[in-house]
Amino acid sequence: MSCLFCRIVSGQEPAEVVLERDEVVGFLDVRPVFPGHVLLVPRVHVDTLTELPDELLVPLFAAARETAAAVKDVLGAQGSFVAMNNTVSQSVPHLHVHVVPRTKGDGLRGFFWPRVRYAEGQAQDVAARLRAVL
Ligand code: DGP
Repeated sequence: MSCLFCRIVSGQEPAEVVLERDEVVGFLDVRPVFPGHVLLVPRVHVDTLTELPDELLVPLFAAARETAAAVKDVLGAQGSFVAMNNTVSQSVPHLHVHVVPRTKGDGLRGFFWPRVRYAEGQAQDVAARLRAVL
């Protein structure tokens, strides 16, 4: 089994597992942004969000909701950052949702999202293209 996160799910690779559901496993990220940073993965191998089967949408997002609540309730975080990388910047090609505990003043503000402005007419063009398929 070559996938690292498949090996964690099957117990072949050690990890600090914090959540186990029928379809989803959650474990601590080995290099956390902050302590308590959890990765949630579907038990079945799925590369990225676009391949996630319908029946896993609710289990995965429910696990994200539960974990986001837990880092507040148990670790004293004020909130959380929930995100995933898909292909670009994705270092492990098994879909994983990051749940990062957040607290005001933790230093993460604006950490990787420098913002740009739309050129004249660009927002309307981009919105129209997305609207056509969505
Ligand atoms: P990303 O860059 O979005 O693909 O996140 C992958 C994360 O996986 C990264 O934050 C570090 C974490 N990670 C990599 N290898 C391991 C490992 O062997 N065990 C655990 N628990 N986490 C890992």
